[in-house]
Amino acid sequence: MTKNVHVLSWIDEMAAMTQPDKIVWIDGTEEQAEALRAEACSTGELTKLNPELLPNCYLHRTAVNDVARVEGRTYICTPTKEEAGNINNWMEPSEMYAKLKKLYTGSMKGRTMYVIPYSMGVVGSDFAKYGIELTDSIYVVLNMLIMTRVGVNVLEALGDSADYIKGLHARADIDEENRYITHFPQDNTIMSVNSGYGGNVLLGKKCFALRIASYLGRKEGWMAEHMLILGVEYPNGDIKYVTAAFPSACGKTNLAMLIPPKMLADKGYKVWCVGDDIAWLRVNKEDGKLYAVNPENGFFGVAPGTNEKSNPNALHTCMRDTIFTNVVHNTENNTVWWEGLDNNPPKPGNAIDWKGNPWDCTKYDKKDKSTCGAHPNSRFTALAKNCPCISSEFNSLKGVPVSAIVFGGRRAKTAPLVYQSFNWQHGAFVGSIMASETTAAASGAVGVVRRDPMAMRPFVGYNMGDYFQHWLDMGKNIPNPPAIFHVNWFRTDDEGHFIWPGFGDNLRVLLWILDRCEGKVDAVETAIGYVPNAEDINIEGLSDVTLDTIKELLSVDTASWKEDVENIKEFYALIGDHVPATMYEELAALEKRLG
Ligand code: GTP
Ligand code: SPV
Ligand code: MN
Repeated sequence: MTKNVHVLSWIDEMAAMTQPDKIVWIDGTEEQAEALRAEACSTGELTKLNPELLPNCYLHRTAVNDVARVEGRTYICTPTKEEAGNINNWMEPSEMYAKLKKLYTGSMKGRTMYVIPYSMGVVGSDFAKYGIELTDSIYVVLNMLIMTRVGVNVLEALGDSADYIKGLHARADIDEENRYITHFPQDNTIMSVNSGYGGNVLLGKKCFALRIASYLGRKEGWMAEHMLILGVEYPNGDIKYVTAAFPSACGKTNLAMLIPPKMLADKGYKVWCVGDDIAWLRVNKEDGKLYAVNPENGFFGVAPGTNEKSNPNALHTCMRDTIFTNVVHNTENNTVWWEGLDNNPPKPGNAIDWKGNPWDCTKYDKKDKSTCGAHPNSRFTALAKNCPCISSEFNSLKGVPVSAIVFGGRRAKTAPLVYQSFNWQHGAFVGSIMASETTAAASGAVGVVRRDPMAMRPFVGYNMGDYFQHWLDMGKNIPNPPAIFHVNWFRTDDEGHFIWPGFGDNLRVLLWILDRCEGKVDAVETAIGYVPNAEDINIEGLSDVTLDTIKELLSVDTASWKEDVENIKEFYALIGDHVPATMYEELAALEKRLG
């Protein structure tokens, strides 16, 4: 499919090492994809679901030990440890290559190596970057066909150039002890072995579009961020764009596809989804604004909790052409189910859980994750074009102009519903001190507060301190920068219930944010930033939320912020001496304002 010597010689080298029985090039045609689906069904790798109810949908179960990203086994391999920084795992490249070589050698014997030429971003656009993933997993091929733009046209666009990201993935033995997700930013190379799950193996996503791309972005003057992109359409037809960075499983897909509450929908407000996970941002030379594209082509969304009320758009998106991973199989009608879909789980006898065992829904106990039918990090892989609210700018070559950048996380107490930073520099600081309770999206304990700067802690491909500096530098290069905000949908009352209704009602907060961007509304200056006057958050039509509730949600508790400052100091110390002096100045200023 190509005469590119850089590509061909690399594939030869990888094939000599992994020793597949055959090599198949993925051309992006439906015929080839269909043949692969059929093959995967014949081996049990996929199960074809009910074609009437879920056309072109499939179910896949991963190994029980392989259900989430593995941050502990994810490495940035730069020549020096300092380049990777203290937040990343690091290994010297030649040492890691040697270790990997042992694991890859002969790993594809008796198997097929698939060659996937793919683009992150619209092929041929200024934003686009190309990659080739070699994998021995049909599941990976079929997911990549949804998540990225795959095909011959990528090779045509690449031409004779060596400017592409090399990705090698081998399932090997799915051995946890020898699982490695490794990045060699200086070599444009990603190598993944012994996993078959999501972000560990769909190398275009977190590995390329965040870790490698963040490294390239710093070098080339742009940004790769863990952000959704959405457009808010006003009744007069104007559309304003917002990007938002929340840690994994903290609400990006939900916010990106939100349905306005009735009262706002009736007035003509609409929300359009440009992206739900990753944004690439560049300064536009013509108007000096920051523009965003979503480099992906589909959604790898969290299934549990997705339902007709919380996120109908996501639900409709995954009703066709979708791969479900680690959800419940309803064998009565050959469909799928997950916790929080509806109140009708398949009956015992008709239900197979994510591990492939019979599942008894009557034994389900909310507090005991081991009784779940679907894994808490079970996912759907669905095409963006099937999303009812996909933006008309989804395939835009120049991206969308960003009015506001929003940071957010799960904080039971400290962070208020929303506040605005004083300026870009302070906004970058606000991003750098983000924290959130951990979720099931990564292996490890769930519900522990950890600092997660810009929601990028697991995804920065270089030193976190330098990444902060890159944020500060970008601000100086954007003549008309977006305003920067922080939100928290997850404040709880003394019984642990969420106070804010969230989901569609989050639009009420977005409208305040956009009003601030336009200078249409005042705010209260506090120690942490500008907080709304409670009256300015529209609560019309909300039965459980009063003005007092909003006041409670917006309150800034000085004592818990002072505690947070101590924790931030520890975290900055952990990042080490690359933390810019400017960030320490901002921290000192915050401490002073807190009194
Ligand atoms: P990744 O794909 O891992 O990057 O996750 P994400 O940020 O896209 O998270 P997603 O939108 O899938 O949400 C994850 C979980 O958060 C789901 O269980 C949702 O039900 C829950 N959630 C999302 N938005 C809200 C909200 O506004 N309020 C509350 N209480 N929960 C929410
Ligand atoms: C995340 O964990 O932030 C995800 C899922 O979006 S994964 O692709 O597995 O990283
Ligand atoms: Mn994500």
